Amino acid sequence: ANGIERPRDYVVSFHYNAKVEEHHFGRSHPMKPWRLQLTKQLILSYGLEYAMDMYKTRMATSDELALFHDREYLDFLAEVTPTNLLEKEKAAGKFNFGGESNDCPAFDGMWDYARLYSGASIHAAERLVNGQSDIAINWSGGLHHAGKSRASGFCYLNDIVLAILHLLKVHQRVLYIDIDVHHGDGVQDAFHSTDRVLTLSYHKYAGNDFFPGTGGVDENGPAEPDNPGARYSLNVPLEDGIDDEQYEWLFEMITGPVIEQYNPGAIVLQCGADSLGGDRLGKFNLNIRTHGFCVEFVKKTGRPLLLVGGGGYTPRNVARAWCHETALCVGADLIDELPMHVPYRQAFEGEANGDGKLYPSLHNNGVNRHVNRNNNAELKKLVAKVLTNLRYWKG
Ligand code: ZL4
Ligand code: CA
Ligand code: ZN
Repeated sequence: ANGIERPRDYVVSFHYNAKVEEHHFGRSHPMKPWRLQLTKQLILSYGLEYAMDMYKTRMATSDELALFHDREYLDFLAEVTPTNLLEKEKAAGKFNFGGESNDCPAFDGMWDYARLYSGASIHAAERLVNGQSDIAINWSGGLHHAGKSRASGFCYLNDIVLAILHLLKVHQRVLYIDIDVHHGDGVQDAFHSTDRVLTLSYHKYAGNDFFPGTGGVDENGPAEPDNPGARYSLNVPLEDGIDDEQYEWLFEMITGPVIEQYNPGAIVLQCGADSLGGDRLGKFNLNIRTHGFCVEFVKKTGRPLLLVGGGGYTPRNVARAWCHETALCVGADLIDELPMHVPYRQAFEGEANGDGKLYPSLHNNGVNRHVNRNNNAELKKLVAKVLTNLRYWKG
């Protein structure tokens, strides 16, 4: 050692293919893959690539995808285009495509886009399985709503389920944690009948008034007597406007005992950045350091960790959060003033955009702030209710 380099406490790998950035869901669609370009540029501007193993990932193959998805659905994804969608009306309906909502449009390059983000999560999981990485990161993944034969909520392929299937080859138990503002329904459904995957989602819940409408506190896996997966789905439904202090308290109070008692061999953390204050679709008031608190908390348990992205609809803040969380993984402290040479630095400048800082207050001086409808007494009861499930776990 020359005194400059120091041994890394964790081997961190970054899995990415920049082609994913070039895709467009269509005019004014909230999901903007170019937020990943902004994220990557912040990460490079702080020099974090020197503290990680950087991998350029390939597209997932159909055989890899068929480990979870239906062949018929995959064939449809491969064939559908904006022009032939109408001819495929029947299949489109069956696979929850296009339609009124336009949540999951058949855009040009969609099949490549979905295979790219899935390939990155699969590759990241393989690195963890082989013991080559302690923490593997794929910010282009985290598309938690996709089903076996169903697109949903901007998600076409479920890269998280595919990654967990790889982790299950060597780990008896995998814990999935989801801090996206939406419920992680696709991952929960995929593993509802096994106790080898525990799913834990924190989200806004308002029944049919907030997508996807599932994730009530009593939704803990089908309660059939012979279902080993019963009690292995945990949900933390929240009201609008939750603040930093409440969220950190809640996350620690629930995730702590869950990790201790479930004792997973590996953890997957979906870091959807739409739980931040000022998000275009989200309803919470979290700041970047609180979002990162969840990453740090899980990292400290020392288990193999897969970090994936997810939602996040105010691109400059998505980039800030995921850059900060990349730094937490490698153990770097970043200065608050963004480097002068960040490309598109204007996107981060000005009072409304965070004043050229990495950690601006996302409360926006009260302007875009959601009224906090969570009270501490209710949150206490919620914690008790969620933790009741742990008493039914065997072993
Ligand atoms: C849009 O402006 O709540 C899609 C979606 C497209 C472009 C123009 C089309 C106009 C907001 C959302 C039609 C818009 C109709 N365009 C939107 C019940 C809904 C039906 C669709 O973060 N309308 C459906 C999905 C959610 C619904 C959230 C979160 C993903 C994740 C992981 C998925 N769907 C009501 C909304 C627009 C659009 C503007 C939109 N869709 C906002 N919320 C939804 O968890 C990545
Ligand atoms: Ca969630
Ligand atoms: Zn979301």
